[in-house]
This record gives sequence, structure tokens and C-alpha cells, in this order.
Amino acid sequence: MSTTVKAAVFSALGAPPEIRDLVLPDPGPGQVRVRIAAAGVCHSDLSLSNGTLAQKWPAVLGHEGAGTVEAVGEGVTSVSPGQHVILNWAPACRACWFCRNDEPHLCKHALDRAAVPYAHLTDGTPVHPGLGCGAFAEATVMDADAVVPLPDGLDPAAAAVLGCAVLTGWGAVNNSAAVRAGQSAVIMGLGGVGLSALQAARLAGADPVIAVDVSPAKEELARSLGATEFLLADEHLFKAVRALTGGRGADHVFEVVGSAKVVRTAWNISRRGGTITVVGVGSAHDEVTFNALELFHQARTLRGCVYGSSDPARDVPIVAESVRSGDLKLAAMVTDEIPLEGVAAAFERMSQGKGGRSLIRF
Ligand code: CXF
Ligand code: ZN
Repeated sequence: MSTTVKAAVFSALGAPPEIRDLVLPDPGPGQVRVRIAAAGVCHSDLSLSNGTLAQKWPAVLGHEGAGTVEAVGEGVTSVSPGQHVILNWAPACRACWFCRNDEPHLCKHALDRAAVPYAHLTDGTPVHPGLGCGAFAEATVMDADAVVPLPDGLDPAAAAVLGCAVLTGWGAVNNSAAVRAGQSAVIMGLGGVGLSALQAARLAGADPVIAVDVSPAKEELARSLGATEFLLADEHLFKAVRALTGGRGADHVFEVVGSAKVVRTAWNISRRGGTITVVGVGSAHDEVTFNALELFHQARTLRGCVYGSSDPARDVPIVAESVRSGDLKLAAMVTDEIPLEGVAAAFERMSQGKGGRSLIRF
């Protein structure tokens, strides 16, 4: 048996998505089929589509999603049909060196499933799931350990953004950088991940919370989500951040763009002894330089951050509680609700730095 669904299929590197019929096999042992309620369009999807990140083709991209378990395969006990779940693009094996070292976000096997076809087109062509998820489709089949139960009281469509943007941005602030109340925080880049980091910094009690973007159109949204200051990413940035941080520079700077130039600026606007957390996914061809003396003398910490150092099984309930209490606002980060046909336009907005999250609603 199988299930045929509509999916945005990318046939090859650089090809635009096309809406095609996708044939999903019934969930095998240890697998589940999830009917997707909504899927967010992440910058990493664009990076996969254009070759900045590796991907096998054809593929259904989309790794930020939530929905309802529709069917479970043999031996699945962790979730049952009807249950709401979030997709986890980096499921931890819990057995490798990194998992046993309490770094499940660095699991050696996190992305293994992305390389293996999970479905096929009606002509039999095998299709790969972007980051193991394939969320740009009406349904997907995944390992049961790659879905996380959504706590009661949260609408799965609204909660889809938890799956990447929120776990990454919130986790960068709370898990990776462990921002404390009263520390200054700068968030550079206000897409879905940056807006999540911004809210997390506010909730952690950071002060000031300085939002930075190239687009002045982001100011109103940034302030409404807790930025105490908004600065344009221009030649005045260094002085403006110094002026807001006692002349020192910021305790924490979050780079949520994925560019060597922005990483270097993030370094420049942090204080001596401060921390720069690189959340944005950059390119292997984009190099950032530091001289050996400044690395030593500035005593700053420059840290990469994958999936907000999060463990979705541990962190989704915490984040969900913040959503339920009204502290963490999800709907405000979604600036464009789109149909499945809207992925290409969402990519275009992202490459122009426009808008927050685009969310496909099924
Ligand atoms: C990315 C990070 C780089 C590998 C693929 C996933 N994170 C989220 O979008
Ligand atoms: Zn993502």
C-alpha cells in the first residue's frame, strides 16, 4: 500500500520547485506517516536548492514542520495516530560519541536519512527528503524518533516554526550562549531564526536587546517582539553599539545571517571578553579573518551553533510553555502565509532579505 500526496519537488540542483504527485510508502517498522499542517520556509532550504549545502536530487525540501500522526509502523510506541508532532531534522541516535557526550545536536547520524530515498514519483523515480523531513508536501514518512510530540494546547500549524527557527534561535540564546539577565545582546539578521533569538534574549532578561538588519522595514516588528533598540547594519553600527553598551561593545552578539562579513562585524561590535554566537549558515567559500594578536588579546569567544544546541525532546516542552503563556509569539514571526506553490516566491523574498518567516499552510 502507499499514499499519494502533493509535494513541491526539486528535480535537480538549481531547479525551481514543481508541484508533483509524490508516492509515500506505508510507514515501515519504526516509522510514522505525518500529515503536515504547516511548514516554514527556512534559509537552509534555499541553501540546499542552490548547492551551498549538499543535497541529493530529486528532493522534497522543507524541514520545519508540524502535523498529525496518521499511521504508525510496526513497533512504534512513542506516538500514536491522531497525535500532534513537530518534525526534528536532526534526530539524535543517543549512542554515538557526541550523544553520549551530551551533545545530541552534534549527533554523528543526525542527517543520515537525508541521503536515502524515502518516496518516489509516479514514474518510479526515487525522491530524497530534504534534511530527512520532506515537509514541503501534504504528508511525509519519517522515523518515529524524528518526531517530537507537541504538548497539548498548541495548534500544530502555528507550532511548525518551532521545528527549526525557534529551536535554533531560542536555543542559541539559552543553550549555546546561556544569556543572563542584564547582559547586552545584539541580534544581527531578523529572519525567522533571528526573530526567535530576539524574543529569547528579551525573555532571558537581556538589556539592551539590540536588533540589527539591513532593512529598515524590520524595525517595527523587531520592537514589537522585544528589541529595545533597532540599528541598521551600516557604517555607523560599530559606534552605535558602543554608545549603547557603555563604550565597551556587547556581551553577546548573535550572527544570524551566515556571512563572513557579518561574522567579522559581529566580532567587532562585541566587547572584550564577549561572546559571538554564529547561528547563520554560511558558505565554505566565504572566509573570515582574525589576526592572532586580537584573538588572544580580545579574549572573546567565537562559537558556532548548530540547531541552537537543542535537544528537541527536552526543549520543545519548555518552548511550548512559553508559547502557551504568551511570552513567545509565533504568529508575529510569520510575515507570509503561502500555499505550497509559493516556495519559489518565498526563496526570492529570503534572498532579498525581505520579511520574517514564510509559512506554507496545507
Ligand atoms: C541547517 C544547518 C546546516 C545543516 C543543515 C541544516 N540548519 C537549519 O536550517
Ligand atoms: Zn532550518
